[in-house]
Amino acid sequence: MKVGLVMCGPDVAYGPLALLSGTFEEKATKAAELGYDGIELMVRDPADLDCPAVKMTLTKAGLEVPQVVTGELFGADGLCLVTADEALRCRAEERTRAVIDLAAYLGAMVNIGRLRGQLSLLGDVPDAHSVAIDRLRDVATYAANQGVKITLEPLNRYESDYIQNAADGMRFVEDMGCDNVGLMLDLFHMNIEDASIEESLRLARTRVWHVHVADSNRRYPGSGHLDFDSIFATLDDIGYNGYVSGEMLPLPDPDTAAQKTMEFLRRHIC
Ligand code: LER
Ligand code: MN
Repeated sequence: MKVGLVMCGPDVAYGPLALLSGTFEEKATKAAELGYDGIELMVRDPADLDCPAVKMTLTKAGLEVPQVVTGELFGADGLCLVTADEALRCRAEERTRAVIDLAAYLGAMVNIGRLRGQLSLLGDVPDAHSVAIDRLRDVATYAANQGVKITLEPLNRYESDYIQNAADGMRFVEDMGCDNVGLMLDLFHMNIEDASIEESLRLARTRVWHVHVADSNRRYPGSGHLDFDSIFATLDDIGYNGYVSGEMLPLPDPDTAAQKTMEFLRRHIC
């Protein structure tokens, strides 16, 4: 397993769940010095980025980019893919394609969480589930042509009205029928929605491509009541060798949270 954290790109002023402080270059240096293998790059609009400079900064720091995260496309700009608003959907698809292009350039996956929108936003359609499948398949097909993998993130009921747990995610991925689509499982959401985190990890073992780490209170691991011994034993058991990546409230401050996360994960990962 490798260790990562969510870090804002230069185009994101503030990420509510991102870690580290300073300029983009300072954050990259801190991540490398703390021993992180890679960073998840949180972006808002690749058109505002000097992509070669971003790549150079991360390469110089020796950091991989396992994934580009899209939460701020929704968080900052309200973009979403599953909605009855056609103009909004077009803007969301266009921006998502730009993020996929960036991910192809960086050799990263693209995560889709809140960007996917809500079934309820489709209004009174006969089969909202099928509409959602088609919308996400369009994006996944574009990504496949760029050699990019998509990770769908189950989100708890307060953030999404579909794909709320690992079992939902596995069904949805199967219904999409795209080889380049897998799951990112986030322990914070799983603690709310999945009856057993360990059983869900086993259920999703063929499609878990990324894991978000935070404790039950969404602070750094070790500050809540999740049973990390059991969670990491299960990840070992299912042969998971992807990233475990810190995404959490930046408390008590974004640098301490990153440092405590690394200290904790070092004790749990060989
Ligand atoms: C994003 O990875 C996530 O977990 C969401 O809950 C953000 O709101
Ligand atoms: Mn997450």
